[in-house]
Amino acid sequence: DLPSGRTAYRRLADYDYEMKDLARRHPDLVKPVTLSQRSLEGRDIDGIEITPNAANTADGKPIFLNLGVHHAREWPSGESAMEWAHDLVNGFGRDQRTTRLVSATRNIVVPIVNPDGFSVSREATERGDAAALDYEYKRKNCSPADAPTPDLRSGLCPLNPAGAARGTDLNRNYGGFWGGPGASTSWNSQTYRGPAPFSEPEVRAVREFIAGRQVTNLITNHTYSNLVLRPPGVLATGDPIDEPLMYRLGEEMADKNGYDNIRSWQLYDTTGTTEDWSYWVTGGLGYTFEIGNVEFHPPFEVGVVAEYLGRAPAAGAGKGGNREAYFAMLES
Ligand code: 0X9
Ligand code: ZN
Repeated sequence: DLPSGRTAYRRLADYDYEMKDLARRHPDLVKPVTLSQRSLEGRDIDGIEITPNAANTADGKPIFLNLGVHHAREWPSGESAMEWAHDLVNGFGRDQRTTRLVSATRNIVVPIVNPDGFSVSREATERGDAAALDYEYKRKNCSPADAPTPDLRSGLCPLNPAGAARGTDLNRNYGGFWGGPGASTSWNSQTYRGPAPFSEPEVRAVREFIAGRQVTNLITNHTYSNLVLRPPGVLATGDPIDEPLMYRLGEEMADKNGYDNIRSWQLYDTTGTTEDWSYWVTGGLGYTFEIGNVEFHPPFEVGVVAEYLGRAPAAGAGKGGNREAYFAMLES
């Protein structure tokens, strides 16, 4: 079973409650953190930090930052990050490997980078009206930027007629190679890059957090395609100096989750993505996991349980799944 014991997809309130509850039950080991910027609609972007004496953020330990749900409909990406947090908390003081790794590093989990989009997508399934399917598969945030008419700029995302079309793709809005290929300039494109790099508060929140901390390792979770992706996002960039290292670590992780370990551009060109900013600016190792191979949020057992624990053949059956892939990152 999953470390949390959950059997169904969380709603935004479930994430909020669980993170608070973990911190309350383990006050020394788990520290809540709220990023510096709220989402466009004013929601907090929350996470937890896990290490003994977690409140001492100046302890100098290397940080593994585990991110989920840049893209609203990619629900397993938040589940996977949240299960990782439970895994570490459950194993600390019980399992030798977990205790050692949790003590030597600082694990930070921010399961929902895009709370506005996620709430539109996840809540659509609870409503079930005519527009529900459109909203359920929303990808972007709720930014009104560049929407052509006042009508499309006003109102909350769920109530807006262009609810699914509007927004900026948060995984095209980072400063890394922004303005290059693999991102759109059209406000209603699913890969709209936004009017300027870091125009979106959710992306600024991640930037400011990483800029202020020692993030040596980062995984940004997405769905789907069974991939472990590493920079660069465009061929023309050429291989970075750390390519041999990033390849090897990618192989170690892919050995656990059974995914394909490739450079991002080998999937398709992208610019303005999370780790194509963070790696080139900070030098911290960054990867995208594309979890699963069915759809953006398949049934929970398929999209979360099997992928996290490695029960599907392609998801590293017998090798441990994404749980063990994260451990491989932590052991690097
Ligand atoms: O297009 C994306 O943002 C990612 N795929 S998804 O289906 N989750 O939308 C892939 C991004 C790959 N590129 C980099 N990570 N650089
Ligand atoms: Zn995605």
